[in-house]
Amino acid sequence: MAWTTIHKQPLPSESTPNLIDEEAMRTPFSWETARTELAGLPEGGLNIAYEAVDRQVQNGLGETIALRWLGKNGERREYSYAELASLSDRFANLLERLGIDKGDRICVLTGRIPELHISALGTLKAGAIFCPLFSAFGPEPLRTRLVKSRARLLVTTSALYQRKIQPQRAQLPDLEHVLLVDSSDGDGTHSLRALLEAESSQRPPPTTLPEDRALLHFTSGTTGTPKGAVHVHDAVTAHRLTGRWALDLRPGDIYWCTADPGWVTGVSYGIIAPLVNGVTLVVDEAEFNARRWYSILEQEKVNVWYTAPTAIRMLMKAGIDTARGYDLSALRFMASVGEPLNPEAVFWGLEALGRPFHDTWWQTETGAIMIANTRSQDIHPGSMGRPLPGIEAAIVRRRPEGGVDLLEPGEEGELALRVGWPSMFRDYLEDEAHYRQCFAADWYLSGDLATRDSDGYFWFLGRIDDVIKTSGHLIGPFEVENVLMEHPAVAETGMIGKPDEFAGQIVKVFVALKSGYAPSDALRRELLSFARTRLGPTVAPRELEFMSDLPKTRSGKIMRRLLRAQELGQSLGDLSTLENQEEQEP
Ligand code: 6R9
Repeated sequence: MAWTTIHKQPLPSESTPNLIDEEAMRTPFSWETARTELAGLPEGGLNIAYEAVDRQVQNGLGETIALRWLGKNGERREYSYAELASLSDRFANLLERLGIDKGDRICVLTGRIPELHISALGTLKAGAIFCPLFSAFGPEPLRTRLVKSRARLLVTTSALYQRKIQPQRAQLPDLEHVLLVDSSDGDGTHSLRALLEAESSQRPPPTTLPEDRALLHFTSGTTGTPKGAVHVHDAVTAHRLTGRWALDLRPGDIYWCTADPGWVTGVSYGIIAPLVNGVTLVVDEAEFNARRWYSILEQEKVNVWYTAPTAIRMLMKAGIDTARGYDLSALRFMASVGEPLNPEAVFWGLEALGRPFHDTWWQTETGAIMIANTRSQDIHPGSMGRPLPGIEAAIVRRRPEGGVDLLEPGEEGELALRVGWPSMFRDYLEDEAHYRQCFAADWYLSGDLATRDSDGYFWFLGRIDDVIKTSGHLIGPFEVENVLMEHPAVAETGMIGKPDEFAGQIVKVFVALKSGYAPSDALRRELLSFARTRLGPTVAPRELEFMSDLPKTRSGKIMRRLLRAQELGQSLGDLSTLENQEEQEP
């Protein structure tokens, strides 16, 4: 099939898109005006959670279902906007009672359960910083993040606590309080439910300002431990508008974001943007299953669905006939994020589900969707779309002496965004140097390689650094390699992303052994299981290959790009050039 443009085709039953004419919106648009559309707080205050729930109650949505939770064992719970408002008030009161101050970090390590949403909203109301931790992380990534965030309080479940936190609690001196969602008071832990019941559900409005810190999301780079990207309350200005424009959300919609709130998409578009837009959020606790997912779309009458290429590829694998067995007529809009969305997937959506998937591009650092195929524009399958109003994107080349050159349509370069949108990260926690490296003049440099065509559509080409995406999760080589280096047999190791039909990429490591150790299947299995126990299934390598020596630069850095080239059977090119390039990387 030739990949052609999919022209915008309004379905008969649907109303006009929220964003009708993007081009016309660009010139009159200003973020200052967008901010005035929020309720705000006295004396110029702003608070994400207040906008997400309390404001909706004031607007008459108090009895509307804000969150519909589908438990993995068939349980169902619903929370109205009024209930979420009062439960999050209780949580904020609890934080204050426990002596949590504004700006303190609160980590949440749970599966997809309503207590996560309540803790997030309550943390934001109290003016503390919400930091989600992915429940499939192993002890090692969790410890790194808890230490780096200096979290004073953790909300988790008893199983996760026992397996992953309790054994290393002595190494977490800042962690004063551990609240368990499913257990009574225990050794060094407290029952969240009991504590919440003792709190008042009344509370004065929050006292945060737009530039107060609100969210902390860890993200990986090539070097060093994960970086903590910090966002402020003003990010809600972007969450609200991008939810309206890129996801076409409107009050009364049933909306399902399949991303886990352990990652940025699950917070920006799994909690904040939908609630601020007054929709009913569907939260599914269970893991992916094609029939379960179609049943949810059908039975919950989902109108807007935000998912990821890996999941779409799994649905494609389950076959078009599986899809056709369900009534998906409520579905108005489908979007995707996190990895390249191949044209096949866009067309498959059209064929199997009756609508195309709309690709969107953004990052932990951008906090909200920047580039999208919106409902009001033609889709160019394979392209990430065009910048939303208020966003200026360009393809640039960094000048060695500082600043950037703007490149022409068709040229390949780094995707950059002109600074100034409200959900832009304000900081990498205690890592000013890495933060500064992300900017040149007034451009934020994304680390993604892309091109723009003459119609203004952006096309993803790859990452500039060695970070990879597996099933939509960003993994940095440092964390993986560091853990393997702790094994007594390992002399050196390098991680790459190996292309995979479903996950996009899988984590593969190359290992050179210390003298006295010989490659064997038993040792390979031992190393893989060693890494898996420490890193957890998402981050751990799926493949391991022994090598006698790993290619290195003159200064001794592993050249992952050569490992990648070898894996893909590509020519190794001019080694001296590669070495030089590697030496220049920040
Ligand atoms: C939201 C999120 C960001 C990186 C980004 C890029 C990749 C995201 C994409 C995409 C191709 C898309 N990425 N969207 N690549 N097409 N539509 O995923 O944040 O986890 O920080 O990852 O993901 O490489 O730089 P994060």
